[in-house]
Order: sequence, then structure tokens, then C-alpha cells
Amino acid sequence: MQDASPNTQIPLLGSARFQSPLLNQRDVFVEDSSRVLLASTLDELQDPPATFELAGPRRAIFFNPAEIACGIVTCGGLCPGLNDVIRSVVMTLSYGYGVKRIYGFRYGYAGLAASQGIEPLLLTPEMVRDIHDDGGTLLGSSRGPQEPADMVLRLEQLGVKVLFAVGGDGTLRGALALTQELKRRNLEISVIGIPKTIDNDIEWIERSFGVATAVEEATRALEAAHAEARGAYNGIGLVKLMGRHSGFITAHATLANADVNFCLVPEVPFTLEGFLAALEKRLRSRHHAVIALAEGAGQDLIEGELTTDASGNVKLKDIGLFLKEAIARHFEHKGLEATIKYIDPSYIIRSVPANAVDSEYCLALGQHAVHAGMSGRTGMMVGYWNQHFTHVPIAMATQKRKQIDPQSELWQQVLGATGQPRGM
Ligand code: JJ5
Repeated sequence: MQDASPNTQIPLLGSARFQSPLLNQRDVFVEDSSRVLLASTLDELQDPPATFELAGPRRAIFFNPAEIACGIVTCGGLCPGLNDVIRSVVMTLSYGYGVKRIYGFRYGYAGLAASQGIEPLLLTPEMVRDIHDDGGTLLGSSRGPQEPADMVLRLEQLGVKVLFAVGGDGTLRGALALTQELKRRNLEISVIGIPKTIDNDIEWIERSFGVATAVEEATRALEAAHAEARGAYNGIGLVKLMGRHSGFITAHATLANADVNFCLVPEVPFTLEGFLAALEKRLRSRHHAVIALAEGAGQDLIEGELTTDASGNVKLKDIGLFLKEAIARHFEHKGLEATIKYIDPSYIIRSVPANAVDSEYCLALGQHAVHAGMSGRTGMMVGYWNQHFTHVPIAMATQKRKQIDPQSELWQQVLGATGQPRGM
């Protein structure tokens, strides 16, 4: 049975009153009636078809760019491309729309809360010109929410009319709470989300920014693990990759690397006995093995209490160290010589600059976020779906995370490429 059509309508602050300054730069604009299908196969197509609003510059806009200030904030953990997004937003606001005052709020939502007293940076094109050469975020980041009223106060003090919030699901929930507080107070301020997750776990977004870079970096770690594994008799290379609930990075890196023998992800449970037996079989015949492990895999195998971090995310138990020790114990017990090399490249991967594919993507995300904000849209994030940039209601993306379907072609390819048993 098909799900009921989701509500894809985007809130508007009011009718578009001003001519877009982009009329001097380009010929082509997007009509508000242009829509992107949610379906990509005939089976998925509903009647009437469910659609997203198409992102892009509108001929007429809600805000007068010459009069307003804008703001940008980055929240949560590092992700390749954050600086590209900041740069793109600042360049598009400045050179595209002629916005004169752009505030960079520092250290996440903390820098946006009036009560915290953290001074924002006044961002100029000169300041952001080369920041995409560096990883990390120019603005700094932090985890956790702030009081919506405390943030509204700061926006009002500075005359900020459009706020761009770059961050994960918690950040976007915070952005939605902020739009609700603004609406309650009849304040015409737009909040536009730019969704960030290195796990690629957002429904209705084909691939989130930083993921292409993360897969590329992850394959380097897998190459190192393969060299280490081959360099010892019964050598085992174990690499822990990002993926708290969704194993996309691990699966794609496995396919890109092609030397991986075991790919372990949160979506596909395994038993320790089944895995160790398959690993032993592999070592007895080939005398080396490479394991790509998502951080959220096999959590049920480890005992211990669950705690949460400042963002409200469950703190994962360390499956990497657990498996390393379990493997060592197993082979010791069997009287088999084995050498394990454990690599955890997560912080290296998160902090590298974006590759070319992600840089191009981040440029477009920033531009579309600015077009959406200037048009008076709010409570939305920029998405990418069916080859088009889209406007996605925040509520639609924070409800459910995207995960690998073990029946999908992606997972079937992983089984084929690794040769690992279908059930372990
Ligand atoms: O409850 C969740 C949840 C729901 C959807 N916890 C973590 C991640 C999650 N998602 C995926 C997601 C990740 C990042 C962003 Cl920005 C968004 Cl909107 C959704």
C-alpha cells in the first residue's frame, strides 16, 4: 500500500513585492508552480503525484536586499563542505542580491542566543574568499539547543531578516522552533535550513553534502588497512567509519575500494559467532582480511548503559575496540596466529576540505538557500531529489531517517563485492 501524500507545502512570509536584483545577471528564473516529482519509478507514482517545490531564483522577491541584514550559523560536528556553504551564502547574498550586512554567528546556536554575549563576525566576500581551501568551519560550531526567544532577541537587535542554519536534525528542529516563535510574534523573519549529515541519513535527499568527500577519504583508510593486512601472515585490517544508524558511507566505501571482505552496518544485524567463523574461514584460505565497520553496527553485541550527548544523540558503544578484542581472543583461543591493525579515521575524514564534487554541490546549496530566503520562504531546507534542488519542509525530513534496505541493489552489490555470507 502507498503512504498518504506527505505535506510538501512551504510557508511563505508574504507576497513577493520586490524585483529581484538578479534580473541584471540572468535570463532564467523559476516559476512558483514548478514542481519536482517525489516518485522516480512508475510503481512509486501516486495519483495525484506528490511533488516538491523546485528551488531556484524567483523573478520577484519578498525582501528588499538593500535594506536587510542576514545571518548564518553552523551547528554540530564537522563535515567536509561547511566552509564552501558559508562562502556560497555570503557570495550569493553580496554579489547576487547586494545584501550589505551579513552576520556570522559563532559556535553554533550559542552564538545566536543574546544571553550568551558572543559577538558575531561581520562577514564580507574578502573574508570568505579562500575558506573553502580549509576544512572545518570559519564560524566554529557547538552542539545543543538555545531558547528560541533568546535567539529572536538577537535577530531583532541586529535587524537580521533571513537566517541560514547549517546543521543536523537537531539543528533543523531548533530552526523550526525558531520559526514558530517568530510566527507567534508576527515577525517577518525567514529561517532556511541547510541540512548536514555525514551519515547520508536524510529522507528526501539523494546525497547530503560532504558524503562524496567522506567516501573518498574512507577508501584511503581502507587502502591502508589492506596494505597492513597483506603485510602480515593472517593480517586483519579493521576500519571504523561513520554511520550511527545508517551504513551508507561504509557500504559505498566498500564498493569503491573493492578489497573489503566484510562490510558491517547498523541495518544488517550479525552474531559474533557467525562473523568470527566467517573471518576464520577467510583467513584459513587467503591469510588476510579487510573489515569495513560502521560505528553503529553490532551495538546489540556490547553490554552497557546508553547515555546521550549535548545534541541528544545516543552515545554509541565502541564496536571497533570491542571487535578488535573479540577477534584477538578468538584466534588466541583457536591457537591461530593473527595480527590486527585497527584504524579509526573519523575525525580526519570529517575535517578535510570538500572534494570537487562536494564543492560544486555546496556552492549550489548555498545559492538555493539564499534564493529561498529572499523569496520569503521559511521553515524549510534545501534538498536534492531526482536531479533537482528542491524546497523541503523541515518537518518532513526530521520524522524518519534514511537507512540501507538490505533488499536494495546497494546492499546486494555489497554482498557480491565482499563475498561475505548473507547472514552471519
Ligand atoms: O531522530 C533522528 C533523525 C530523524 C531523521 N535522529 C538523528 C537523525 C535523524 N534523521 C536524519 C536527518 C539527519 C540530518 C538532518 Cl539535517 C535531517 Cl533533517 C534528518
